[in-house]
Amino acid sequence: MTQRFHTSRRALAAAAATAALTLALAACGSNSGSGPANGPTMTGMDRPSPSASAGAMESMPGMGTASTGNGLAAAKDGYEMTSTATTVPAGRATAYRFAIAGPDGRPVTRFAVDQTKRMHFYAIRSDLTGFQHLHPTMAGDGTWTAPLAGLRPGAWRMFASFTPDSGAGKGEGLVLSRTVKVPGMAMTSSLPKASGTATVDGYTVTVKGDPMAGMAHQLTATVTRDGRPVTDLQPYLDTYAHLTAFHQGDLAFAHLHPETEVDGDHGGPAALTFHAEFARSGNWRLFLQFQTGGRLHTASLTLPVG
Ligand SMILES: [Cu+2]
Repeated sequence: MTQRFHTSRRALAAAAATAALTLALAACGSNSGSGPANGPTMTGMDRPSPSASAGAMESMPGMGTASTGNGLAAAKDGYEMTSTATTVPAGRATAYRFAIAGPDGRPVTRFAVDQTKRMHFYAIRSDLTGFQHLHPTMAGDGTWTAPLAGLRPGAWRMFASFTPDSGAGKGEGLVLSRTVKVPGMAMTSSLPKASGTATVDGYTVTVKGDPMAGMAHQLTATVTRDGRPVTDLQPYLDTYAHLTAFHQGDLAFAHLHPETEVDGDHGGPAALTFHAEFARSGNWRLFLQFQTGGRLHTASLTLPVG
C-alpha cells in the first residue's frame, strides 16, 4: 500500500500527458458528435450522465483518466461505437450488434489481440446488479455480434473494449459504450456495502488495496475455499483472474490489468495482482472472474475509492 507513493507521480504525469493529447486530438477531430449512431440519449430509468452523449466526452478529458478514458462516450479520438439497437428484449438470449467506425467513417475490421481476444464486451445494469462479459464475433464487414444472455428490465450500458490494428488509432486501447433500454418493470437495488470479500460458488474472494482516484495502484486478490487457498485456478484470458470495475452512479469503466502471468495449467495460491486506475472517488463495483474445473465463476464486491 505504501507503493502508492511510488506509482502516483508517474501516473499523474502520464495522466497529464494523456489529457493534453486528448485535448489536441479533440481540437483537430472533425467527426465527434456526428452520425446517426449518437442517437437519442436515453432518459427515464437510466441515471443521467453528462458524458452519455458522444460529443460531451471530448471536452472533458480531465479527472486523471487513462488514455482509454472512462468508457462513457460512444465516440473518442475519431472512433465511434455504432449500433441501431436502442432496446433489448427482457429475459431471453439476444444478439446485440454493433460496429466500430474509424476516423475515415468506415467500419474497422482489423483489431489487435488483447488478453487472447480482439474484442471484449461488457453489459452492465445501471444499478450494477447485472454484469455480462462476452467476446463477440465479427463478420467480414466489421459488424460485431455479442451473444447476450437474458437481461432484466432496466437501463443497461454496453461497453466495447478493443485496440485498432490499422489506421490512425493503431495500437491505442479504447473503451466505448452505448446505452440500451430493456423494457419491463424495472426494479433497482441499492449497492451492497463495501467489503473486501465476496463469496461465489463456494469460493471466497478477498481483494486488498487502498486505491485513490486518479492514481495507479496495485490491487491483490486471493481465492480460498473452506478456509484453504485454492491451487487449481485455470487460465482464463491469459491470466488466472480477470477483474473489471464500474463506478456507482455514472458506470465509469476502470482499467484493471492483470500483472500475474499464466504459468502452467494451475494457478494459486499466490495472490493475483492487478494494476488499477480508478478515475473517480466513490464506490466501485468489482467483478472478479476465475475458472476452475472448466467453469467460470464471477465474484462481485463493492470497493470504496478515496
Ligand atoms: Cu474479455
